[in-house]
Amino acid sequence: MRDDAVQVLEQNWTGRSTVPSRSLYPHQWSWDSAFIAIGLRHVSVDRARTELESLLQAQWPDGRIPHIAFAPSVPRDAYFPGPDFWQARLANGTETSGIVQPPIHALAAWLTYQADPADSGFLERVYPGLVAWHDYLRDRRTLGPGGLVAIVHPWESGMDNSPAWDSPLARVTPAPAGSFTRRDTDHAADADRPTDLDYGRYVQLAATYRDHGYDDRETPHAFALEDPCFNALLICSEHALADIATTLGHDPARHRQYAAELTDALVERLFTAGMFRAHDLMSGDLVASDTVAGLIPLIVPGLPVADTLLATARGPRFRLGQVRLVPSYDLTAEDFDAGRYWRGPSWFNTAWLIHRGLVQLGKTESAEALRTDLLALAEATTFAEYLDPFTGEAHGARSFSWTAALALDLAT
Ligand code: 2M8
Repeated sequence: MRDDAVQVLEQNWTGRSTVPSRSLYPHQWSWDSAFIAIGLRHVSVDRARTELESLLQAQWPDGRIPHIAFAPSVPRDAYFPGPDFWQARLANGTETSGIVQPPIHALAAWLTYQADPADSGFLERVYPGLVAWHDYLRDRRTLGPGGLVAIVHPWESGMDNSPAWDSPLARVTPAPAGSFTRRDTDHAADADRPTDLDYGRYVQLAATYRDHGYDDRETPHAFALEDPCFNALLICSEHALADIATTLGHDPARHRQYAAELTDALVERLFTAGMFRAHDLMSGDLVASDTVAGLIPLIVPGLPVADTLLATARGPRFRLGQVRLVPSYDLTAEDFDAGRYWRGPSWFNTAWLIHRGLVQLGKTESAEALRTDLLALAEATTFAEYLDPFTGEAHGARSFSWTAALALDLAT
Protein backbone atom coordinates (compact mmCIF):
# COMPACT_ATOMS: atom_id res chain seq x y z
CA MET A 1 0.00 0.00 0.00
CA ARG A 2 2.80 2.38 0.93
CA ASP A 3 4.52 1.95 -2.45
CA ASP A 4 1.24 2.45 -4.29
CA ALA A 5 0.50 5.62 -2.31
CA VAL A 6 3.97 6.98 -3.09
CA GLN A 7 3.34 6.20 -6.75
CA VAL A 8 0.05 8.17 -6.76
CA LEU A 9 1.82 11.19 -5.30
CA GLU A 10 4.59 10.77 -7.86
CA GLN A 11 2.12 10.67 -10.76
CA ASN A 12 0.29 13.73 -9.50
CA TRP A 13 3.45 15.77 -8.79
CA THR A 14 4.00 18.62 -11.24
CA GLY A 15 7.51 19.61 -10.15
CA ARG A 16 6.41 22.24 -7.61
CA SER A 17 3.12 20.94 -6.27
CA THR A 18 0.68 18.06 -6.49
CA VAL A 19 -2.65 18.08 -8.34
CA PRO A 20 -5.53 16.46 -6.42
CA SER A 21 -6.36 14.39 -9.52
CA ARG A 22 -4.89 14.50 -13.03
CA SER A 23 -8.35 14.34 -14.60
CA LEU A 24 -10.85 16.10 -12.34
CA TYR A 25 -8.68 18.71 -10.60
CA PRO A 26 -5.60 19.54 -12.74
CA HIS A 27 -4.37 22.56 -10.72
CA GLN A 28 -3.15 23.22 -7.17
CA TRP A 29 -5.86 23.31 -4.50
CA SER A 30 -5.31 25.01 -1.18
CA TRP A 31 -6.36 22.55 1.54
CA ASP A 32 -5.46 19.59 -0.66
CA SER A 33 -1.87 20.84 -0.71
CA ALA A 34 -1.83 20.98 3.08
CA PHE A 35 -3.11 17.40 3.42
CA ILE A 36 -0.70 16.30 0.70
CA ALA A 37 2.28 17.87 2.48
CA ILE A 38 1.33 15.96 5.64
CA GLY A 39 1.81 12.70 3.72
CA LEU A 40 4.64 13.84 1.47
CA ARG A 41 6.86 14.64 4.48
CA HIS A 42 7.32 10.87 4.89
CA VAL A 43 8.51 10.50 1.29
CA SER A 44 10.52 13.69 0.87
CA VAL A 45 10.52 16.57 3.35
CA ASP A 46 11.86 18.75 0.56
CA ARG A 47 8.84 18.07 -1.61
CA ALA A 48 6.48 18.68 1.32
CA ARG A 49 8.14 22.04 1.94
CA THR A 50 7.98 22.92 -1.76
CA GLU A 51 4.29 21.96 -1.85
CA LEU A 52 3.48 24.49 0.89
CA GLU A 53 5.88 27.16 -0.27
CA SER A 54 4.55 27.01 -3.83
CA LEU A 55 1.04 27.54 -2.47
CA LEU A 56 2.27 30.62 -0.62
CA GLN A 57 3.50 31.96 -3.98
CA ALA A 58 -0.20 32.26 -4.82
CA GLN A 59 -0.99 34.28 -1.68
CA TRP A 60 -2.63 37.64 -2.30
CA PRO A 61 -1.31 40.97 -0.96
CA ASP A 62 -4.30 41.06 1.42
CA GLY A 63 -3.14 37.76 2.96
CA ARG A 64 -5.74 35.40 1.51
CA ILE A 65 -4.57 32.05 0.22
CA PRO A 66 -6.80 31.38 -2.80
CA HIS A 67 -8.48 28.02 -3.14
CA ILE A 68 -6.90 27.32 -6.54
CA ALA A 69 -3.53 28.29 -8.02
CA PHE A 70 -3.85 27.64 -11.74
CA ALA A 71 -1.10 25.75 -13.57
CA PRO A 72 -0.05 27.74 -16.67
CA SER A 73 0.74 24.53 -18.56
CA VAL A 74 -2.84 23.21 -18.32
CA PRO A 75 -5.40 24.24 -21.03
CA ARG A 76 -7.40 27.20 -19.75
CA ASP A 77 -10.71 25.39 -20.12
CA ALA A 78 -9.62 22.06 -18.60
CA TYR A 79 -11.39 22.94 -15.35
CA PHE A 80 -14.45 25.10 -14.77
CA PRO A 81 -14.40 27.74 -13.38
CA GLY A 82 -10.92 28.37 -14.73
CA PRO A 83 -8.62 31.41 -14.76
CA ASP A 84 -10.73 33.27 -17.33
CA PHE A 85 -13.70 33.14 -15.00
CA TRP A 86 -11.89 34.27 -11.83
CA GLN A 87 -9.79 36.99 -13.53
CA ALA A 88 -7.28 37.16 -10.69
CA ARG A 89 -3.61 37.54 -11.55
CA LEU A 90 -0.86 38.32 -9.03
CA ALA A 91 2.15 40.57 -9.65
CA ASN A 92 4.29 37.42 -10.05
CA GLY A 93 2.01 36.28 -12.89
CA THR A 94 0.26 33.50 -10.95
CA GLU A 95 -3.42 33.17 -11.82
CA THR A 96 -5.72 32.12 -9.00
CA SER A 97 -9.32 31.87 -7.87
CA GLY A 98 -10.60 34.52 -5.43
CA ILE A 99 -12.20 32.44 -2.69
CA VAL A 100 -10.45 30.46 0.07
CA GLN A 101 -10.53 27.03 1.70
CA PRO A 102 -10.25 25.74 5.30
CA PRO A 103 -7.03 26.99 7.00
CA ILE A 104 -5.17 23.79 7.82
CA HIS A 105 -1.90 25.10 6.37
CA ALA A 106 -0.12 26.14 9.57
CA LEU A 107 -0.77 22.71 11.05
CA ALA A 108 0.64 21.14 7.86
CA ALA A 109 3.70 23.41 8.06
CA TRP A 110 4.29 22.48 11.69
CA LEU A 111 3.99 18.74 10.94
CA THR A 112 6.28 19.12 7.92
CA TYR A 113 8.87 20.86 10.07
CA GLN A 114 8.67 18.08 12.65
CA ALA A 115 9.76 15.58 10.01
CA ASP A 116 13.10 17.44 9.82
CA PRO A 117 13.51 19.68 12.87
CA ALA A 118 17.08 20.50 11.88
CA ASP A 119 15.73 22.87 9.22
CA SER A 120 14.08 25.83 10.94
CA GLY A 121 14.77 27.94 7.82
CA PHE A 122 11.54 26.53 6.41
CA LEU A 123 9.59 27.86 9.40
CA GLU A 124 11.29 31.26 9.04
CA ARG A 125 10.16 31.40 5.42
CA VAL A 126 6.54 30.36 5.89
CA TYR A 127 5.67 31.95 9.24
CA PRO A 128 5.02 35.52 7.95
CA GLY A 129 2.74 34.30 5.15
CA LEU A 130 0.79 32.05 7.50
CA VAL A 131 0.34 34.90 9.98
CA ALA A 132 -0.89 37.16 7.14
CA TRP A 133 -3.34 34.42 6.09
CA HIS A 134 -4.85 34.18 9.57
CA ASP A 135 -4.88 37.99 9.85
CA TYR A 136 -6.90 38.14 6.62
CA LEU A 137 -9.44 35.70 8.05
CA ARG A 138 -9.68 37.53 11.37
CA ASP A 139 -9.79 41.05 9.93
CA ARG A 140 -11.88 40.52 6.78
CA ARG A 141 -13.93 37.44 7.50
CA THR A 142 -15.20 38.01 11.01
CA LEU A 143 -18.58 39.00 9.61
CA GLY A 144 -20.79 38.31 12.64
CA PRO A 145 -20.67 39.61 16.21
CA GLY A 146 -19.36 36.42 17.86
CA GLY A 147 -15.74 36.43 16.67
CA LEU A 148 -15.89 33.33 14.43
CA VAL A 149 -14.78 33.59 10.81
CA ALA A 150 -17.27 33.17 7.97
CA ILE A 151 -17.22 31.47 4.60
CA VAL A 152 -18.89 33.31 1.72
CA HIS A 153 -19.15 30.47 -0.79
CA PRO A 154 -19.93 26.73 -0.39
CA TRP A 155 -16.60 25.89 -2.07
CA GLU A 156 -14.85 27.66 0.80
CA SER A 157 -16.01 24.95 3.20
CA GLY A 158 -14.30 22.27 1.11
CA MET A 159 -17.61 20.38 1.35
CA ASP A 160 -19.21 21.93 -1.70
CA ASN A 161 -22.71 20.45 -1.84
CA SER A 162 -23.09 19.72 1.86
CA PRO A 163 -26.79 19.54 2.86
CA ALA A 164 -25.98 22.32 5.35
CA TRP A 165 -25.79 24.74 2.42
CA ASP A 166 -29.19 23.84 0.94
CA SER A 167 -31.30 26.36 2.81
CA PRO A 168 -28.80 29.28 2.63
CA LEU A 169 -28.31 28.56 -1.10
CA ALA A 170 -32.05 28.55 -1.75
CA ARG A 171 -31.90 32.36 -1.46
CA VAL A 172 -29.41 32.61 -4.35
CA THR A 173 -30.71 33.04 -7.90
CA PRO A 174 -28.66 30.63 -10.04
CA ALA A 175 -26.67 31.77 -13.08
CA PRO A 176 -28.63 30.67 -16.18
CA ALA A 177 -27.91 27.05 -17.15
CA GLY A 178 -26.57 27.92 -20.62
CA SER A 179 -24.20 30.61 -19.37
CA PHE A 180 -21.37 28.21 -18.39
CA THR A 181 -20.09 24.74 -19.20
CA ARG A 182 -19.25 22.29 -16.45
CA ARG A 183 -16.16 20.14 -16.92
CA ASP A 184 -16.37 17.99 -13.79
CA THR A 185 -18.98 15.66 -15.26
CA ASP A 186 -16.58 14.87 -18.13
CA HIS A 187 -14.52 12.95 -15.57
CA ALA A 188 -16.91 11.70 -12.86
CA ALA A 189 -20.41 10.19 -12.87
CA ASP A 190 -23.23 12.77 -12.76
CA ALA A 191 -24.75 10.97 -9.77
CA ASP A 192 -21.47 11.40 -7.82
CA ARG A 193 -21.33 15.18 -8.36
CA PRO A 194 -23.36 18.29 -7.39
CA THR A 195 -26.47 19.04 -9.44
CA ASP A 196 -26.68 21.66 -12.21
CA LEU A 197 -28.85 23.80 -9.97
CA ASP A 198 -26.11 23.79 -7.30
CA TYR A 199 -23.55 24.75 -9.92
CA GLY A 200 -25.67 27.66 -11.15
CA ARG A 201 -25.70 29.03 -7.62
CA TYR A 202 -21.96 28.48 -7.08
CA VAL A 203 -21.25 30.38 -10.28
CA GLN A 204 -23.54 33.26 -9.36
CA LEU A 205 -22.00 33.72 -5.91
CA ALA A 206 -18.46 33.62 -7.30
CA ALA A 207 -19.32 36.06 -10.10
CA THR A 208 -20.79 38.56 -7.62
CA TYR A 209 -17.66 38.40 -5.46
CA ARG A 210 -15.45 38.79 -8.55
CA ASP A 211 -17.48 41.73 -9.83
CA HIS A 212 -16.88 43.51 -6.49
CA GLY A 213 -13.13 43.01 -6.74
CA TYR A 214 -13.20 40.21 -4.12
CA ASP A 215 -13.54 42.98 -1.57
CA ASP A 216 -15.18 41.65 1.58
CA ARG A 217 -16.37 45.08 2.64
CA GLU A 218 -17.92 45.93 -0.74
CA THR A 219 -19.45 42.61 -1.75
CA PRO A 220 -23.12 42.16 -0.82
CA HIS A 221 -22.52 38.56 0.31
CA ALA A 222 -25.70 36.53 -0.21
CA PHE A 223 -24.12 33.54 1.51
CA ALA A 224 -22.25 33.96 4.80
CA LEU A 225 -21.94 31.19 7.36
CA GLU A 226 -19.80 30.31 10.36
CA ASP A 227 -18.76 26.74 9.62
CA PRO A 228 -17.60 24.48 12.48
CA CYS A 229 -14.95 22.66 10.41
CA PHE A 230 -13.42 25.87 9.01
CA ASN A 231 -13.23 27.45 12.47
CA ALA A 232 -11.95 24.26 14.14
CA LEU A 233 -9.09 24.05 11.63
CA LEU A 234 -8.32 27.73 12.20
CA ILE A 235 -8.04 27.02 15.93
CA CYS A 236 -5.67 24.07 15.38
CA SER A 237 -3.61 26.11 12.97
CA GLU A 238 -3.46 29.01 15.40
CA HIS A 239 -2.05 26.60 18.00
CA ALA A 240 0.42 25.43 15.35
CA LEU A 241 1.41 29.08 14.75
CA ALA A 242 2.04 29.39 18.49
CA ASP A 243 4.35 26.35 18.34
CA ILE A 244 6.10 27.78 15.27
CA ALA A 245 6.50 31.17 16.96
CA THR A 246 8.00 29.54 20.06
CA THR A 247 10.46 27.57 17.92
CA LEU A 248 11.52 30.76 16.16
CA GLY A 249 11.96 32.61 19.44
CA HIS A 250 8.87 34.84 19.02
CA ASP A 251 6.18 35.38 21.63
CA PRO A 252 3.36 32.85 21.00
CA ALA A 253 0.87 34.61 23.31
CA ARG A 254 -1.28 36.26 20.66
CA HIS A 255 -1.75 32.97 18.82
CA ARG A 256 -2.79 31.11 21.98
CA GLN A 257 -5.08 33.99 22.88
CA TYR A 258 -6.88 33.98 19.50
CA ALA A 259 -7.17 30.17 19.61
CA ALA A 260 -8.76 30.39 23.07
CA GLU A 261 -11.20 33.11 21.97
CA LEU A 262 -12.22 31.12 18.90
CA THR A 263 -12.69 27.96 20.98
CA ASP A 264 -15.02 29.76 23.40
CA ALA A 265 -16.99 31.26 20.51
CA LEU A 266 -17.22 27.92 18.70
CA VAL A 267 -18.75 26.21 21.71
CA GLU A 268 -20.95 29.11 22.68
CA ARG A 269 -22.32 29.83 19.22
CA LEU A 270 -22.31 26.55 17.29
CA PHE A 271 -22.76 23.70 19.78
CA THR A 272 -26.28 22.37 20.09
CA ALA A 273 -27.90 18.99 20.75
CA GLY A 274 -24.62 17.12 21.07
CA MET A 275 -22.81 18.49 18.04
CA PHE A 276 -21.74 21.57 16.10
CA ARG A 277 -23.85 23.17 13.40
CA ALA A 278 -23.16 25.96 10.92
CA HIS A 279 -24.53 29.39 11.78
CA ASP A 280 -26.24 31.23 8.94
CA LEU A 281 -25.44 34.93 9.33
CA MET A 282 -28.23 35.90 6.93
CA SER A 283 -31.08 34.22 8.83
CA GLY A 284 -29.39 34.34 12.25
CA ASP A 285 -30.16 30.62 12.78
CA LEU A 286 -28.14 27.46 13.13
CA VAL A 287 -28.64 25.30 10.04
CA ALA A 288 -30.71 22.23 10.89
CA SER A 289 -28.43 19.68 9.14
CA ASP A 290 -25.90 17.47 10.84
CA THR A 291 -22.83 16.94 8.71
CA VAL A 292 -19.33 15.66 9.40
CA ALA A 293 -18.19 19.30 9.62
CA GLY A 294 -19.90 19.32 13.02
CA LEU A 295 -17.64 16.51 14.28
CA ILE A 296 -14.34 18.04 13.17
CA PRO A 297 -14.02 20.16 16.36
CA LEU A 298 -12.92 16.86 17.96
CA ILE A 299 -9.43 17.99 16.93
CA VAL A 300 -9.62 21.24 18.91
CA PRO A 301 -7.19 20.94 21.84
CA GLY A 302 -8.97 21.18 25.19
CA LEU A 303 -12.48 21.20 23.71
CA PRO A 304 -14.78 21.26 26.77
CA VAL A 305 -17.56 19.26 25.06
CA ALA A 306 -15.34 16.57 23.53
CA ASP A 307 -16.97 13.65 25.37
CA THR A 308 -20.47 14.60 24.24
CA LEU A 309 -19.27 15.16 20.69
CA LEU A 310 -17.61 11.77 20.62
CA ALA A 311 -20.79 10.13 21.84
CA THR A 312 -22.61 11.78 18.92
CA ALA A 313 -19.98 10.51 16.48
CA ARG A 314 -20.52 6.99 17.78
CA GLY A 315 -24.32 7.35 17.82
CA PRO A 316 -26.89 6.53 15.10
CA ARG A 317 -26.24 9.64 13.00
CA PHE A 318 -22.58 8.86 12.18
CA ARG A 319 -21.87 5.38 13.60
CA LEU A 320 -18.15 5.97 13.95
CA GLY A 321 -16.46 2.57 14.00
CA GLN A 322 -19.62 0.75 12.90
CA VAL A 323 -19.79 1.70 9.21
CA ARG A 324 -16.91 1.36 6.75
CA LEU A 325 -15.72 4.92 7.39
CA VAL A 326 -17.36 7.91 9.07
CA PRO A 327 -19.92 9.41 6.60
CA SER A 328 -20.15 13.04 5.50
CA TYR A 329 -23.82 13.36 6.46
CA ASP A 330 -26.30 12.16 9.07
CA LEU A 331 -27.10 8.52 8.17
CA THR A 332 -30.65 8.92 9.49
CA ALA A 333 -31.50 11.98 7.35
CA GLU A 334 -34.17 11.44 4.70
CA ASP A 335 -32.01 12.92 1.96
CA PHE A 336 -28.84 11.00 2.90
CA ASP A 337 -27.23 9.84 -0.38
CA ALA A 338 -24.45 7.23 -0.09
CA GLY A 339 -22.88 8.13 -3.45
CA ARG A 340 -23.25 11.85 -4.01
CA TYR A 341 -20.13 13.75 -3.02
CA TRP A 342 -20.51 15.59 0.30
CA ARG A 343 -24.10 14.41 0.89
CA GLY A 344 -23.32 11.05 2.50
CA PRO A 345 -20.14 9.36 1.23
CA SER A 346 -17.12 8.84 3.48
CA TRP A 347 -14.03 10.95 2.88
CA PHE A 348 -10.46 10.23 3.89
CA ASN A 349 -9.52 13.75 4.96
CA THR A 350 -12.35 14.03 7.47
CA ALA A 351 -11.55 10.53 8.77
CA TRP A 352 -7.90 11.61 9.19
CA LEU A 353 -8.96 14.71 11.14
CA ILE A 354 -11.21 12.66 13.42
CA HIS A 355 -8.40 10.15 13.88
CA ARG A 356 -6.13 12.98 15.02
CA GLY A 357 -8.84 14.10 17.45
CA LEU A 358 -9.17 10.60 18.90
CA VAL A 359 -5.41 10.35 19.41
CA GLN A 360 -5.34 13.73 21.18
CA LEU A 361 -8.22 12.63 23.40
CA GLY A 362 -6.37 9.47 24.36
CA LYS A 363 -9.01 7.21 22.74
CA THR A 364 -6.34 4.79 21.58
CA GLU A 365 -8.53 1.84 20.67
CA SER A 366 -10.99 3.86 18.58
CA ALA A 367 -8.13 5.68 16.90
CA GLU A 368 -6.42 2.42 16.01
CA ALA A 369 -9.65 0.95 14.61
CA LEU A 370 -10.20 4.04 12.46
CA ARG A 371 -6.61 3.95 11.26
CA THR A 372 -6.94 0.29 10.25
CA ASP A 373 -10.20 0.98 8.36
CA LEU A 374 -8.76 4.01 6.59
CA LEU A 375 -5.67 2.14 5.40
CA ALA A 376 -7.63 -0.88 4.18
CA LEU A 377 -10.16 1.27 2.31
CA ALA A 378 -7.51 3.47 0.72
CA GLU A 379 -5.90 0.37 -0.72
CA ALA A 380 -9.14 -1.40 -1.69
CA THR A 381 -10.49 1.65 -3.54
CA THR A 382 -7.15 2.46 -5.24
CA PHE A 383 -7.10 5.76 -3.33
CA ALA A 384 -10.61 6.89 -4.22
CA GLU A 385 -11.81 10.42 -3.62
CA TYR A 386 -14.78 9.11 -1.54
CA LEU A 387 -16.72 5.92 -0.93
CA ASP A 388 -20.05 4.43 0.07
CA PRO A 389 -20.11 4.24 3.90
CA PHE A 390 -22.00 0.92 3.86
CA THR A 391 -20.46 -1.04 0.98
CA GLY A 392 -17.06 0.63 0.69
CA GLU A 393 -17.65 1.08 -3.06
CA ALA A 394 -15.36 3.72 -4.59
CA HIS A 395 -16.80 6.99 -5.97
CA GLY A 396 -15.41 10.12 -7.64
CA ALA A 397 -11.79 10.24 -8.80
CA ARG A 398 -9.27 7.42 -8.24
CA SER A 399 -5.56 7.91 -7.50
CA PHE A 400 -6.69 10.91 -5.48
CA SER A 401 -3.77 12.69 -3.85
CA TRP A 402 -4.99 13.45 -0.33
CA THR A 403 -6.26 9.88 0.04
CA ALA A 404 -2.80 8.58 -0.82
CA ALA A 405 -1.03 11.18 1.32
CA LEU A 406 -3.13 10.69 4.43
CA ALA A 407 -2.96 6.89 4.15
CA LEU A 408 0.79 7.27 3.91
CA ASP A 409 0.80 9.43 7.01
CA LEU A 410 -1.15 6.87 9.04
CA ALA A 411 0.88 3.97 7.66
CA THR A 412 4.13 5.55 8.81
C1 2M8 B 1 -13.81 19.69 -4.42
O1 2M8 B 1 -14.09 21.04 -4.75
C2 2M8 B 1 -13.86 21.58 -6.06
C3 2M8 B 1 -14.09 23.08 -5.98
O2 2M8 B 1 -13.12 23.64 -5.15
C4 2M8 B 1 -14.73 21.00 -7.15
O3 2M8 B 1 -15.69 20.26 -6.84
O4 2M8 B 1 -14.47 21.27 -8.32
C5 2M8 B 1 -13.95 19.55 -2.89
O5 2M8 B 1 -14.01 18.20 -2.50
C6 2M8 B 1 -12.80 20.28 -2.19
O6 2M8 B 1 -12.82 20.02 -0.82
C7 2M8 B 1 -11.46 19.87 -2.76
O7 2M8 B 1 -10.46 20.68 -2.21
C8 2M8 B 1 -11.42 19.98 -4.30
C9 2M8 B 1 -10.14 19.39 -4.90
O8 2M8 B 1 -9.89 18.11 -4.38
O9 2M8 B 1 -12.53 19.30 -4.86
